[in-house]
Amino acid sequence: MPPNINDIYKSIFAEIDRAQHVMLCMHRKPDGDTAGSTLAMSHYLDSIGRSNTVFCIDALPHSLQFLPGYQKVTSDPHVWDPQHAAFDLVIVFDSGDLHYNGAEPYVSANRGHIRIVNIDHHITNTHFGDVNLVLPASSTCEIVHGLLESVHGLNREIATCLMTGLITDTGGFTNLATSASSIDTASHLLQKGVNLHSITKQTLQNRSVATLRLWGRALERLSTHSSGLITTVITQKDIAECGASDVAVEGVANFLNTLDHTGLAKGVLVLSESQYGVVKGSLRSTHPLIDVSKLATLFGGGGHKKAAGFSVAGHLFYENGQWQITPLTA
Ligand SMILES: [Mn+2]
Repeated sequence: MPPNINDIYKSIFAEIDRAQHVMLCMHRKPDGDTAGSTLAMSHYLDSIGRSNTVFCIDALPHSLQFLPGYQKVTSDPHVWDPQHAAFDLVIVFDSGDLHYNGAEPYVSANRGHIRIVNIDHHITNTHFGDVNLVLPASSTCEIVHGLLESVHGLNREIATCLMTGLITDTGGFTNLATSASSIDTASHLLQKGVNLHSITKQTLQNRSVATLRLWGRALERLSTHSSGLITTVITQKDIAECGASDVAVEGVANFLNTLDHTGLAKGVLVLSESQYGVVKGSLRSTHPLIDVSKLATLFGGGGHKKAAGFSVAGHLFYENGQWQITPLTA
């Protein structure tokens, strides 16, 4: 029998009670859900006087710098130095595994004397924590809402952080992840004084001309495969020529997912060259019979049934009338 959710909540608060210093970890290339859930927990720990550090291997994008407490986020690896802070608890948010999170080397180096709490909603989560709060929810923020509400730990700052993840992971309460419970959670957060309109504008709108130019290139290259997969590519050259940033790529797959899926189109694949010299695949679908997380898993990635991703080594190039990825090197 799966453990009772209230027992998991109690285990997490027991870990927090025992901890001297808590490391809170967002995943690489942070989005609204990982940033919102991690910062919400940081505000809660501050409110009970528990010292904490908020770590993310990549910097927060500009669009998330309205989040209360965003200044606390550090990418400095020295915070993992035991001399910096005697951390004994690591809480990881919105990450299917530690590799995807980006903190794996730091966590491994300290594994002997730390505990790990894993809070996530990805169905492919590997349950890598000593305590795992992994549930099928719209967002990690929805899960953290349940956790903090159980100890009446919400305030307006925390609610703003949590609403951000709900909005970004549900595409403004429009995608298939949106459930009765995510709407209930949002309603409760609104009662805490959250500004829904402002967060929606900051996270889902406010796009730069450079970003829209980059999207234009992706739209021009749309191609339809007999499998029903609609694909497009974005190269590092495109990003540079449009004057866009890596972050601008993130919204393309969600935008393409507005395709009519009643016809041939069954799903969307966006291949983009990331700054790490790897090609990232972003998969989306609204088709009732398609589970894109299975396709992502074939390439070593993971995610949700309707939104998933993977990364492979290589570069994108155009040859013989089609886009290709350089062969993988051993
Ligand atoms: Mn998420």
